[in-house]
Amino acid sequence: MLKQEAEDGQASLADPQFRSDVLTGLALPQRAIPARWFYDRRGSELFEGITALPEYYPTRTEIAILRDVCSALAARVPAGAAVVEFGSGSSTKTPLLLGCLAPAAYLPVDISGDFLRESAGRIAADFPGVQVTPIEADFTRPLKLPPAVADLPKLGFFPGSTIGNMLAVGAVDLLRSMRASLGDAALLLIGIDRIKPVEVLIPAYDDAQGVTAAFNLNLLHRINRELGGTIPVDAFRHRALWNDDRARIEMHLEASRDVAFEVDGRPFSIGAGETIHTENSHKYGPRDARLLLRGGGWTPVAEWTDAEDKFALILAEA
Ligand code: AVI
Repeated sequence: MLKQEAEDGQASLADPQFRSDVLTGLALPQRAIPARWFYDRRGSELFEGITALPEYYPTRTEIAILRDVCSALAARVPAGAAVVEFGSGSSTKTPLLLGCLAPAAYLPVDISGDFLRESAGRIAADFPGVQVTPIEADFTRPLKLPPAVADLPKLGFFPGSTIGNMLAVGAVDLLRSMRASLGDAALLLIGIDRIKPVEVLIPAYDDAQGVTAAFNLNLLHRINRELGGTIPVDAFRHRALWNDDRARIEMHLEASRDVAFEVDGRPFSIGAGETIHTENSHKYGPRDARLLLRGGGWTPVAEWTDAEDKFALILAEA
């Protein structure tokens, strides 16, 4: 794995894809940097902080749904399955799912090797009857599952509405790639956030304690640290807005004054009021979500939500 955080502040060890995404994105008319670059160690810690915020309803709502539907889910998933979790991160929802299903195998897939090994080790210790095989990989690409699980029924697990961070075209490609990785008889359990009033959505992405703001601004610190950037971070403000036409929350970093800086030796200038678009979080109505799954080659077979219909867990078959 590439070492992504240069301790001496030099840009030499940066991920080339990060460099190219940032240099390209800062030159666009609407500046934009892909949200995947939020997640260095600090960004991952800040995201964990977000999931515990009173305003950020998705994580606790999804956990509550999972707890409620445990036996209904177990009735639909074949015994002795292999659970493949895409983008497992710190695997916080996994113990709940494994406790429900008692699968034969658990395969967490994540690009961040350290995080992956730590959480896989914890799961293996807590579930001695489950064969745990971490896979260090980009879950957006097709995977080759180990031969040991070839004959087991497969359940893909993609919680957290991470699918919402992709444009529809990317989401459909990802669902197709998951289907190809898991095989023809597989099931997929996916968490998808619902469209809801702006009064609920905006605070979820612009919380009172400023944790989401710190998460967004951390991207600029990361650019300065890893790509030799000179961005004056204090000149940028976190902005979260609802784009109704596209049914998504957008996060931006807005310049509060004219700024000029360098990244990797290249000059950039941003005028007061201009923004860098850093994240989309698409929300889906019930029919939209089912259509998305069908577009990705999956047939929804069961759907569970909370009492206020804030969030949905959908089980689909290949
Ligand atoms: C990871 N993802 C599903 C989160 C979301 O809600 O879109 C990322 C996030 N961004 C700001 N808050 C949370």
